[in-house]
Amino acid sequence: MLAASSVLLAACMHVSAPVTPPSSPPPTPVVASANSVAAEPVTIPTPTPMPNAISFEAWLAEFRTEALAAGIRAATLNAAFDGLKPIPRVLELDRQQPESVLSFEDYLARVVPERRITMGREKLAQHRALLEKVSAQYNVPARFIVALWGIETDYGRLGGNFSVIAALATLAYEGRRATLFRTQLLEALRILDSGDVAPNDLRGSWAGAMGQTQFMPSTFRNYAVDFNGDGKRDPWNQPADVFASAANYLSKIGWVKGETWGREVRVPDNFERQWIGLDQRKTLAEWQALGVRRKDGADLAAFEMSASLVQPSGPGGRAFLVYDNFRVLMEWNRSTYFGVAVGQLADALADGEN
Ligand SMILES: [Ca+2]
Repeated sequence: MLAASSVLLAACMHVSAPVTPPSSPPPTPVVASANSVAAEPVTIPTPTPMPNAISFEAWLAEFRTEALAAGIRAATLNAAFDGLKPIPRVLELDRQQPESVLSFEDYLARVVPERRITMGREKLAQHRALLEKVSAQYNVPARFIVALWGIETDYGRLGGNFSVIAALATLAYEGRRATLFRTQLLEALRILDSGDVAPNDLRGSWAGAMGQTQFMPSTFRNYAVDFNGDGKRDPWNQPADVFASAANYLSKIGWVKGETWGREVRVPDNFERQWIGLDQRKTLAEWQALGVRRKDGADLAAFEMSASLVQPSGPGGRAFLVYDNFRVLMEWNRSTYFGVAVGQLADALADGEN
């Protein structure tokens, strides 16, 4: 989802990390949800919206020609564009300036509240058989699938109810990132062309992130899966498709079987800043030699594993040693806040079972 990083905006949509997903639009000063369009926790000047010089109808006619040339069936376009109008609320959300940016601790408190942990354990138990099947096929632990599901849409509750075609057309017509949304609109039309879903059921966030996994249309096209075998990829309604689509996405972008995301650690006083950041990779033994310890003070494991040290709140804040799977989570949504939140929720869900 494309979301807004402002507390305000976040409050109306589901709260997500200040991030930018791969499949999605570039960073904007907004908190989006995973794999949606989001932004880093910094304020970036918002480009002034460029009012489109032509009417929406004229723009749509032009776009229709392009879509036809790109191979979308005329019948699909007729159905998708029937009665199509821009959505003023979508533009409002797109143009909203963030009033404040969440701190890491505020973000964590908002995204991984106790209630979400409790509910995640219930969901894990409720869908255990299915999650184990999906987990075995894609080599991604169930607790990470459930954590992403919980953070993206509060376990399916907040998938968004905007018409994806209308929202994307609005943003492609006159949004701040028209080119990006034009591409996503074409991808959304290809999804309709594939017959997975009817135009009226293609629902999502104001920025076009869809279903319980909040995939942007391009992510859906590349990674959504029909796991229950009914012939439709349906991450809006079918838990099998929701879980398998998330797991397939993680797997395809490099999830390492048998490894976790990372762990919270302590660093010595006066720890050198040059070691902090995802561009610094060292083995656990090297981190141990630099004085890094587990949160409880114990030695790091003696694995030959490569890790980086991140401090989402900046130097002096909480520190996390993160592994390759953390980078995979950041492919989903380009934010260290998001990656740590998913890891923390997944760990809480493991509750001793790992
Ligand atoms: Ca299905």
